[in-house]
Amino acid sequence: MNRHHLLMAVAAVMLPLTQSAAQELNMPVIQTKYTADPAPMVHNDTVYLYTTHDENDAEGFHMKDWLLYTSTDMVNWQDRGAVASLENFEWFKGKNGAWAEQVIERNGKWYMYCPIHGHGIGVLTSDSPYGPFKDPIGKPLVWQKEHWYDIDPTVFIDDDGQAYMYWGNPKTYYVKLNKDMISYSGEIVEVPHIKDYQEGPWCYKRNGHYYMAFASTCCPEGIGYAMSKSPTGPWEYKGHIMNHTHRTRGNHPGIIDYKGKSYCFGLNYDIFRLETSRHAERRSVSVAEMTYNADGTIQELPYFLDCKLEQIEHFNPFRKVEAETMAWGYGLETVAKNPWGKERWNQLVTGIDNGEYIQLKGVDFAKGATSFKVCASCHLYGGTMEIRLDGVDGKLIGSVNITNTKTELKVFETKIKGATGVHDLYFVFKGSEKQKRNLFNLDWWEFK
Ligand code: FUB
Repeated sequence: MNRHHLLMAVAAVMLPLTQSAAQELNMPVIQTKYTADPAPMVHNDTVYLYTTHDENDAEGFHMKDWLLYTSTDMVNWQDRGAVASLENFEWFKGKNGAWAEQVIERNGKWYMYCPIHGHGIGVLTSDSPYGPFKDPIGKPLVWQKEHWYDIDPTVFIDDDGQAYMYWGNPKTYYVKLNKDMISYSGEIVEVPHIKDYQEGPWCYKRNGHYYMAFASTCCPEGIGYAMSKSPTGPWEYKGHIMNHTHRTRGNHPGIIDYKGKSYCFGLNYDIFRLETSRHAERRSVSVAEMTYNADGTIQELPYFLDCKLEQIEHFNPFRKVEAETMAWGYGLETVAKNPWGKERWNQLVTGIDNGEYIQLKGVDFAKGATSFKVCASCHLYGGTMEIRLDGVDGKLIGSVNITNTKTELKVFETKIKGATGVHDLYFVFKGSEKQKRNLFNLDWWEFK
C-alpha cells in the first residue's frame, strides 16, 4: 500500500461514503441492482460479467436469478438482464438459493455452473453467452447430501483439455469434468486445507502458474490466494490479494486478464452504504486493477474504494446504444423489455425520477455530434432529458422533451451543439410540477 492509498484509507474510515466519491472511482460497477459473486469471462473483445442478484428486499440471502453485464472499457457496463434463474432447474422447487455461479465457454457452447444452496451444484448450457440457458441433465451435477458445503463452483480448462471444477465452503473439493462439461469421472477429491480459505474459489492458469484465489476466512472476508505447479495441488498459500477489512464482509473473487491489464473483482456493500449503515445482504460488485510480480505472485491491493478503476478505451456514441449502458445510474432501475421475446437480454431503463441521471464515462464525440435520437415511452406527462457534458450541471449540448406516447416506444430527436472531443456524458432527467417521479422509460439512444 503506497502513501496515497494509505491517506485514502484513513479518510474513508473517517468519512461516510458519498455518491460522488464512489462515482469518481467507478465503483461499485453496477448501481441499478444489488449484485454479488462476480464471475467475469473474456470472450473476443468483451468482458462478460456474470453475477448473482440480491433482491431489493433482502435481509439475509434472497437470491433467485443470475445476471449478466458486458463492457469493452471496464467502466461503462451494459445490463443484459437475468440470463438464468432457479426456474431453469426443474428438480428444485424452492424460491431462494441462487448462489455464486461461474460461466465458461468451450467449443462455442457456454456452461453455467450454479450452486443452489443446500441442494448441490447444477449445470446449464447455452449456444450464446446471453442465454437462454437450459439444464441438460435434469439433476445436480454434484450434491454431497450429508452437508451444505457444495457452493461456489469455479471451472477451469487446462492446456491439455482436462477441465476441473473446484468448489466448497469451508472445505474445498474438485472433480475432473468430462469433455462434455456436464458430467465427471472419478471421485470427488477433498483438497487439503489452504490457509485462510473460506469459500468462493477462483481457479485459473497464468504464465504456467496455477492460481486458486478465494474469499478468505469469514468475517470480514478478504481475498487470499494460493499457487501450485499442478491443477491438483499441492497449493501453497501466498497471502492476500486484498486484506480482510471491516469495510466489507464477504469478498468473493473473480479474476481476468483483459486488454493487457489484470483485474480482480470482488464484492462489498457500498451501494447499500449510500443509504444506511445497517447490515443486510444487499451487495455490489467492485473491481480493481491488479499487478503480478515477475515470479507470478500478486501485489496486495488496498480496499476497492482506495483504488481508482480507469477506463481503458473511449466510448463510441455514434451508434445505437442501449440506454441500460452506463458508468453510473444510482437510483434508476432496469427491467426486461420483453421477458418472453427473443431478445430477453434487452432492458429498459425505468424508475426515472426528477434530478436523477445516467453518466457514461469517456465518450468520444470526435469532430462533433449534430443530432441525438432517443427511443422512449411515457405513460403520463413526461419530462425533459437534458444532455450535458462532464457533470450534472455541465455544458448543455441539447435537450429532449419526452411527452406522452400512450405507452408505445417512440423516437424523440433534438439538435446537438458544442459536443466535440472526449467528455463524460450526462443524461439529466427533469420532471415538472405535474410529475416528478417515474417520468418515462428509455430504450436506446444514438448521436449523429
Ligand atoms: O452469494 C451467496 C454466497 O455468499 C456465495 O455463494 C458466497 O461465496 C458468498 O458470497
